Amino acid sequence: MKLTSLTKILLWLLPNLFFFADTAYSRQGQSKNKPNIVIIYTDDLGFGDISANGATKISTPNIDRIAAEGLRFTNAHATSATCTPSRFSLLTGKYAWRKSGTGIAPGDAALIIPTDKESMPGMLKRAGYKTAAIGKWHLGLGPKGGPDWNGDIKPGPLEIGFDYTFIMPATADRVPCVYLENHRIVDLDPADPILVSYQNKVGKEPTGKENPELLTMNTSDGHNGTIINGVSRIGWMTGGNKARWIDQEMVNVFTNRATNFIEENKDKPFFLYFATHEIHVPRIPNSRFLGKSGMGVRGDAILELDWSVGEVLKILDKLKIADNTILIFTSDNGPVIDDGYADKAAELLNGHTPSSMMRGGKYSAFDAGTRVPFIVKWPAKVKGGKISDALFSQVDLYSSIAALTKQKINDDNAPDSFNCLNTLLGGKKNRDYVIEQSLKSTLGIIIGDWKYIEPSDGPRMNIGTNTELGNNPKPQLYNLKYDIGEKNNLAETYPKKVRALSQKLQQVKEA
Ligand code: NG6
Ligand code: CA
Repeated sequence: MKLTSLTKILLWLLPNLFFFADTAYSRQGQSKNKPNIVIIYTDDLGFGDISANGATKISTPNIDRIAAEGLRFTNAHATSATCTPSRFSLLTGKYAWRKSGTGIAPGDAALIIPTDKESMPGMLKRAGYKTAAIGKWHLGLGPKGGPDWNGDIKPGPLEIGFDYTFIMPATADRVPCVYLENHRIVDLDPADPILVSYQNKVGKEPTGKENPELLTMNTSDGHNGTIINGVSRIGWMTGGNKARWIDQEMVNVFTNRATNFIEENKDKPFFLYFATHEIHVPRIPNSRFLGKSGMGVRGDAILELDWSVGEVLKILDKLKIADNTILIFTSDNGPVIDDGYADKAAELLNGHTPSSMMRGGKYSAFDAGTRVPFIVKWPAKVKGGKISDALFSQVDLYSSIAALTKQKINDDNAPDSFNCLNTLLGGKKNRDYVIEQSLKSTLGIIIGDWKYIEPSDGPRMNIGTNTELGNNPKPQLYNLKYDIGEKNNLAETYPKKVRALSQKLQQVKEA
């Protein structure tokens, strides 16, 4: 059959039209398979801490805007009820409980993420992304034995695939209280070197233990090492005076770095891992937010976080790249009210419920430990204003993002991460179970409506934080559909269910 000239022209035009469309996209640093990726990873923010999830005593308009323009999950989980293991799992696609030494890291821990495997930033770098980690790190730095704080601090985030980093090494309640830009402490005067110890006091500076009268905030539990900026921290440090952060300024410092990174890379596909300090302790908000929530500093820190999120949204809008940027907003673990500083968070709570209807909180095997806020906004692909009750685990972000960017993952990497891109973008459910890890690694599993927590001899309460840990020497089984507060242990009534869930958990453990 002979083709008419018109058909020939049409046949030529069709594929080339797609080509032209794609290059137009790429010129904006974006293509269908390479949207910009921003993960806003908040710290200790509870499911019920944002008005998008039903909070009425606090208003989070910027976070709510992500929900209004995106997809809000009600059953998405961090892998763990504490920070270091959740971050480890998110970036490596591997359950932290498979690897020893992945619990809450001291501030002088060596890098926990292996450099001989490809973690999420490495995979995205391979995909042609410009990658950055800004904010809290808390995954260790340096070789075995810890980092050389006065020299090149490596290996660290740069060695696992981040092109640029501006981080705090661990948490704001742990020394050293300094920022790191790439391999170096920012503004470190070589004439005033830094010394850090988690074993014993170093230097002559006052500590919370010896000089509580110097504190602006008493410690209710622990945190009685070196006093920095009126607040005593975990661990001891001396030196590095010029390099020390000012807590009240931290939100500005990190947010500026994050928005600058976006601006500088607007023409390339970029991946920004923006791990906020908010709302972890010590809660020392900027004066713009101090006293503004009517709920004490914990509420003020939520407002501060919301502002910071708003700045990210604003710059994406201003640069006209919001449409093809996939923005994921979530938290590393559930909420805690008193986490070791007498900051009146409990007294001033004013009826606010950070755990929403869930039981427990940070550290806990109950659901509030890991069921966290999780919202995805990608205007080009994801319908706004929708809610998903699908199970989702942060461990799946690695494989889902690899699928999105069309990257292969070899067998050595991301062993626990499933491609759940469909779920992530509001399509069909990909995952039928989720594993949760509590403070001392009691594991739980959710399959459908059912949740099983393995027996544990661990303490029932975390005394300092007044959190129910969910440990019980007997197996626990809850039906989350009817009992989201995990009040009625049905293990004795449904032994077959217990067997089915515990066997699945065992199978995953042995995989
Ligand atoms: C605990 C700290 C707590 C917090 C937590 C880590 C005490 C008494 N408590 O050991 O304040 O720092 O570790 O939080 O020291 S996380 O979100 O980084 O996991
Ligand atoms: Ca945390």
